[in-house]
Amino acid sequence: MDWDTINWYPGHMVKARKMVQENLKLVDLVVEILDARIPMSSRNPDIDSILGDKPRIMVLNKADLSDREKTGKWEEHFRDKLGIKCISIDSQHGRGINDLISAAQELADEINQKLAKKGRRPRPVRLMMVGIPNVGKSSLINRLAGKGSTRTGDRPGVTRGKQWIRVGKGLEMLDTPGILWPKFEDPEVGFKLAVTGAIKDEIINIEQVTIKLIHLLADLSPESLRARYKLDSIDDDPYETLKKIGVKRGCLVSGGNVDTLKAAIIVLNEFRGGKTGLFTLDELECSFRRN
Ligand SMILES: Nc1nc2c(ncn2[C@@H]2O[C@H](COP(=O)(O)OP(=O)(O)OP(=O)(O)O)[C@@H](O)[C@H]2O)c(=O)[nH]1
Ligand SMILES: [Mg+2]
Repeated sequence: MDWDTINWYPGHMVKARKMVQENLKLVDLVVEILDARIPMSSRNPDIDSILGDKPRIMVLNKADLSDREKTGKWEEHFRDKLGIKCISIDSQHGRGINDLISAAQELADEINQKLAKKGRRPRPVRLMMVGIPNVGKSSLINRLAGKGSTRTGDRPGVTRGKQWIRVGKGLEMLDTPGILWPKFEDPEVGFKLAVTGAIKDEIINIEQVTIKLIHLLADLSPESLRARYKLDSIDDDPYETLKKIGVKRGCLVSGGNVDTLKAAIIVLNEFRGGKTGLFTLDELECSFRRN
């Protein structure tokens, strides 16, 4: 797939990035939300310069879908390399949420103790959520503030404008639209963002992306692929595997040919839902290129 010819960085993302920059001075803490399945590829390469020295917590969200052991290692990596607190969270079921609340609470107490020393009254602490599209920024806010506080959806680009949400008396959170960056220096990053659902399906070649995914899974865990689709063996050619999956799932068109697009949509959605297994697609050893 030619990542140079698709437009995943539309005008509204330029606006969203500006919004994050403009609101930075209004918040006490930024929560940088990453996708636990791709902790490196879901990191905006400009984020450190955008956020400057603003206090920050990193969240590896969708940890229910990633390889638990690798997620633990990524957590350690960010904590040790960047010196930033990193918490893995499953916003769908609430795992890890209390750790985030405690961390935010700690900061709130610090800020209010300083205010009290100056004889000023306590004030709510403001958090801003930032991250790529569809990573779960709004879901995380809903977990903290109560369901329905902000709109969520299983596609990128759900949150558009900015929205403040209050959690009790002590906390205010700013939901922001997802942001990608103008250029992927590595096409693998584009692929991983597409596979995990950060780039709109309408602008990617689903079949090509899925063939690459099958290739990757055949390498990472052929047994998971074999078991999920009840295949006798895994072909060297991922396209052949896709066709076999299509047959197994009844994706046929007249003449007995396989509807490979239909089969690809099934494989991609099942991967995204964690049905094929729990995978972390970024390897820690590759992280020397960034961070
Ligand atoms: N399995 C799983 N799904 C999650 C988790 N967090 C969010 N989701 C799902 O991911 C999808 C996107 O969630 P949102 O909260 O809308 O994501 P967002 O980052 O606000 O997305 P935009 O506003 O489009 O940038 C939804 O279908 C959520 O249910 C998680 O921790 N685990
Ligand atoms: Mg949102």
